[in-house]
Amino acid sequence: MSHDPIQPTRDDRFTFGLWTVGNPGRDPFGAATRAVQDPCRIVQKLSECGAWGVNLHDEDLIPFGSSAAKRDGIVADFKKALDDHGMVVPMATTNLFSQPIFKDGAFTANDPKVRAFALQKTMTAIELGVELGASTYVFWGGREGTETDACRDPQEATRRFRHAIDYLCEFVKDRGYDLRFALEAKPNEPRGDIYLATTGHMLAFIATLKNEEMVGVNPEVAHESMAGLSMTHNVAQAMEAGKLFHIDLNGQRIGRYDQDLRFGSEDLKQAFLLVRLLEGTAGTTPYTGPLHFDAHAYRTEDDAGVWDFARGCMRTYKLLAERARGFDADSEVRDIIAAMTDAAIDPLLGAPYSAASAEALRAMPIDIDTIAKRGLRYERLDQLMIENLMGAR
Ligand code: GCO
Ligand code: MN
Ligand code: MN
Repeated sequence: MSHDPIQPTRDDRFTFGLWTVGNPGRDPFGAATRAVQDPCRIVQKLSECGAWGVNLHDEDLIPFGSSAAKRDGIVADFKKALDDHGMVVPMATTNLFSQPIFKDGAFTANDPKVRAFALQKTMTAIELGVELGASTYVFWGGREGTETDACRDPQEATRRFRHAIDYLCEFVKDRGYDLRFALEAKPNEPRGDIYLATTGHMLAFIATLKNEEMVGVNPEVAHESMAGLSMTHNVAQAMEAGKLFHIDLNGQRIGRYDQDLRFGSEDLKQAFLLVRLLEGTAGTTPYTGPLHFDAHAYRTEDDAGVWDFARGCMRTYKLLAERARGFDADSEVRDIIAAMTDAAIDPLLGAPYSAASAEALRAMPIDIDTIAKRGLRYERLDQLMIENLMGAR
């Protein structure tokens, strides 16, 4: 068999959620179009496709309300499937949205009994995640929001959410678990408005936590796009802050409901720029955590289509990484970017403030008319990117 350079391997660190490839195609307007799959089969199929790991909500594996004995049996079978197929569980999370009790939110709900139940459920789910080997725990506050803001002071919602995350950080420390939290923002859906709507909001919130160093972000392409924002900019800010603990990759068109499409199937240029950033092909520090696809196959697909979808996410990522390496090695691209450096001024700007350096900076002659007239060649740069993407270079 000939070598396929974009065949995914374990080294690529690709992961899928049980809920992603396991999505049976149910939507608000129609019933499932595919059978619900057994989690152990998902592990086997993902392994065959070349994925490295599988992530889960508590309820993706253990049906809500299961007895302790049933739970232990399911976990034992699942661990065996992971071993048999060489798969890991890098991330786990809590389903705080499906059960009707969470209709007014979980950690931010007005009823203290709901908030207490959300903490109980999360502590139990953290134990499950740790037992399966997870080192990242995601918090997606899908129901932490409102339709009518008359129901609570939004400032109080922030305080309640902070209390929950502070509390759970202490729980993890108390147990001595090696676990970090990653907060996932979404602007709306299923609630009319969700608190802490974007990755930027999450970063600001994290700075107010007691155990700030334990908590980072899990940005999602679809969610930042729904807010009309640049995923690449938001991921870059998280990376620069040392806070990109996890990432949800998928495809989305701006202005739509949360589509969770195959990675790279929409806005290929943005997907390319995101992969370029994550891989650090422009010379920046790469992201080395799990590459998680939080997406699902079109509702039109049968079982075979689900695995076409999974392979597609990974193949597109690898193709884009290859394209990004080519782009950043292209001498014309490098020349356009390098034209912006200035051997005399760069050291001055790189130095911290001092009275002497400020004096030198202020004395620097800067020919503003010439600079303002100079074309920056970004049209050419962008076209080079497009031609690279289309395989013309
Ligand atoms: C969504 C979210 C979820 C979360 C998942 C893990 O819009 O439904 O993206 O898929 O990522 O619940 O926390
Ligand atoms: Mn989503
Ligand atoms: Mn997600």
